[in-house]
Amino acid sequence: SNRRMRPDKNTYEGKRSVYVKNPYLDAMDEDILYHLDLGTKTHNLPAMFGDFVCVGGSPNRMKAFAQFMHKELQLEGDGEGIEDICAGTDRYCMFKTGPVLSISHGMGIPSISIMLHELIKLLHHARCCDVTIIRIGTSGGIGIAPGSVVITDIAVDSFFKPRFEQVILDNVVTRSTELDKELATDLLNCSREIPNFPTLIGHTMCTYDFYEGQGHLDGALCSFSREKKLDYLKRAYKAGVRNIEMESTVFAAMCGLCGLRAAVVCVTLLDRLESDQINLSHDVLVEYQQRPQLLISNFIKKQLGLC
Ligand code: R2B
Ligand code: URA
Repeated sequence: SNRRMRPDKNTYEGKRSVYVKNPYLDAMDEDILYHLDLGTKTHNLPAMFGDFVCVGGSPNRMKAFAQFMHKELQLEGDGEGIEDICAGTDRYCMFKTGPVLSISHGMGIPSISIMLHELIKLLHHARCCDVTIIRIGTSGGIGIAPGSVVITDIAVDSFFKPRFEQVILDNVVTRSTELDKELATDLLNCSREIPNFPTLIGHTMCTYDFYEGQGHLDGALCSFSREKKLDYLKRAYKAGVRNIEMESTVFAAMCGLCGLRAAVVCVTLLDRLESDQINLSHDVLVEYQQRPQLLISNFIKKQLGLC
């Protein structure tokens, strides 16, 4: 399928631009993207155009992904010396290989949300169109084999509701967490071509905390029983949740509002109905973490007509 052929509601001649919804931005003479150490006066942002944007928590993993893409796209050089575009800050890192931008977002909703505000402005200032953005990450599975890859159809909160509650001043604004269904299906189809690659589409639950918020019995604080934990996770499973992570709701909400075609692809490191501690060997952990990268690389190559 060719994503450029898709008719789209909010397009100009088939092109879907990146929206910012802030009346103050136009009036600004310069926009400093503080946490990325980039700015409209200091950098030629349109030259940083990217069709595909991949985000993930860890800086090293996002660098490894950029190097992997460099190899897969058969770009010149070995990709080892790839430069961090955000080298002036150690909050986030950003790499560009061909049409692919690879950016780290740290852990949790506040961290990814700050990065997304600045990334979306960057894409807007760069006049990018038809952007596909994919979060590749890790997660805890519910009732599925560790190593399975979950493509999110809808991100839900801790109450299994498809919503993200943004506190704005002292108001709570509820935003939709829907992701691009066609993109999710395309990714699932793509996964079927990779041998021994267990992949499924399911709901992803996004929490504000790794330990108490996800029913872990192994945090510094734990005030609930094993039975309560299992009861909660089983109710999540019944509601369609197949994995738990910490960024998908705000990612879906912000990308949806700003006109980005978005997907969330996370590997599960354990089955939370079985355990809480991640005790995989280093090699297995590395291999699991490469699974979303492999899927996205195959997907991008397909989109570019390279395979
Ligand atoms: C998945 O893994 C991280 C916590 O270990 C968090 O960023 C997430 O969403
Ligand atoms: N990431 C999470 O958020 N939860 C897990 O259980 C594993 C990885």
